[in-house]
Amino acid sequence: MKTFQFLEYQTQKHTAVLTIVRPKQLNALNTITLKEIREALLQALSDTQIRVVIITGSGSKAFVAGADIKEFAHFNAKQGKELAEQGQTSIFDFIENYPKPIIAAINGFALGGGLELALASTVRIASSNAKFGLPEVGLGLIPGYGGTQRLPEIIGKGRALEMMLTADMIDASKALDYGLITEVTFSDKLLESAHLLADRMAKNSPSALTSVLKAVHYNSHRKDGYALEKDLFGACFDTSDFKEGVTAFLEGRKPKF
Ligand code: DAK
Repeated sequence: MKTFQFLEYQTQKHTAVLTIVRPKQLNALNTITLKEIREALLQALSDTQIRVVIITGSGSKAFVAGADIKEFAHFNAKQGKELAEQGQTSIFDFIENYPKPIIAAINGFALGGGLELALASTVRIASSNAKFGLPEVGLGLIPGYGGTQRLPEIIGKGRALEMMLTADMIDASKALDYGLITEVTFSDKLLESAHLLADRMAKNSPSALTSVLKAVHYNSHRKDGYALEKDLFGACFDTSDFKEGVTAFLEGRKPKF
């Protein structure tokens, strides 16, 4: 079994658990972690014992606090678009179209690319201390990993637009009310709940599960929307707002737009 730098891969009966382990950065997604998520999912795909995958973050403070801001701080428009393209296709679309169900077990902050990771997953459950948001516009960016498309699909346009345009976070009870998550549990019971949900899926026919996923996702691909998101996302990197937003974060102050 392969070992990873920023990921733990464990199996229990029919379930593989992928834990993102960058606690000092609140499990922020850097390029290596994204690559490792894909590799771990390929490993779970080739293992015929595995019927369901759980993705979670290490510790109780964060699922994933977004893409790693320090890593993309110096990107230009071309790099931004290229990376959005690669990331959307090889990670986020791959997760959405994965032939086995993926449960995002959200412990703490699920922000930006972290929320987008959860949105691409099949279902989402969360601990009562979880917080959800797409803070990109506060950095002079827009969601670049499918968030502009998947969030409205899951919670409706009005609520999604409010979240994206204010960059405000919502808590677990509001997320449950919005249908963004399907269950809220105590923090120390989250993984147990995720396993119970996984077992309820895993007892069924694996090939039928794959067919349900295929049928449900067949019509949910508005490719033009995703392509436009990539273009607009890339263009953000050449703006002075992006430089101000990211510099302000790195200097620990509020941005002035
Ligand atoms: N990236 C890197 N480091 C992060 C981080 C992030 N997203 N979030 C937190 N950290 C780091 C902090 O810098 C801090 O590090 P040290 O200063 O200790 O070295 C450590 O984690 C603990 O964070 P805080 O001290 O800030 O903890 P607090 O409890 O005070 O606040 C917080 C927690 C989650 C509210 C806060 O950390 C926060 O606002 N974090 C940033 C949230 C955010 O804006 N996330 C990014 C959203 S934008 C791309 C595609 C998509 C994207 C990017 C590129 N390409 C295709 C190129 C997506 C972008 C996003 O996700």
